[in-house]
Amino acid sequence: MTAPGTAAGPGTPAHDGSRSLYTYFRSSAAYRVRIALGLKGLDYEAIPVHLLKDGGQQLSPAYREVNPFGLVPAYAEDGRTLTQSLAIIEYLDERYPEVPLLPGSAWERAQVRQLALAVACEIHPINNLRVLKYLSQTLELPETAKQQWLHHWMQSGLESLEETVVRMGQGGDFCAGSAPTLADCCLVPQLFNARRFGVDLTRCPRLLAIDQACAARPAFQSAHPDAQPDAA
Ligand SMILES: N[C@@H](CCC(=O)N[C@@H](CS)C(=O)NCC(=O)O)C(=O)O
Repeated sequence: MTAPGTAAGPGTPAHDGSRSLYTYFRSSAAYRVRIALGLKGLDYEAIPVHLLKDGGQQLSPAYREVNPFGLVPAYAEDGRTLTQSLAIIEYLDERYPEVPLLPGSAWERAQVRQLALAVACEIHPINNLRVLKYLSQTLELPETAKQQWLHHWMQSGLESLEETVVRMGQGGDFCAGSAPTLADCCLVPQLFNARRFGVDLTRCPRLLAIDQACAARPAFQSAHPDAQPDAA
């Protein structure tokens, strides 16, 4: 299966069959990598891993051979495998530097990484599927308590992120200026998640404006969960 909307364009390396992404349409971590691949015009084979079917295909012994953590995404290239979306995106940025996802100066790169890490380390992990499953199945928290947990951590995290972006004070349509970066690759999937769970985003106007600017770009459109071949 070849991912939609990532056909090679002018100046783009042709798909040589060597890039594969283990992905699930609604995985926000896989969504980050799909955006990065799209921004760089890199075609890839999408290998679907259904997080709910068969008790979670990510937990199967076969998939744990790919990623011992039992999480998507995993990225394979030339017979080697990488996990962790941010490590994958930074690898892609170094290996295929034509459309940079990190800015020029050390300070600016650190600013972009602080936003990406805020999503990947502070907001996303505590609301991940396995955490929510543990709350409901092991701790037997009622659905309302689970929802309260999710809304609390996602909303407070996104509001702090909004404040961080505003304080950075950079103009342009995106998190850090006039071109999408690693930070936008992380923000957009997290906002998709927040909307999916009905989180109140009214105190995040700057993030919502950035999301709108991203939505106009083909790379973000083709990476969207609804555009994935494995979308239910
Ligand atoms: N820090 C990891 C997070 C990966 C992750 O949590 N993936 C989720 C989907 S967004 C997953 O596979 N969840 C399966 C589960 O919780 O069982 C990354 O950035 O790649």
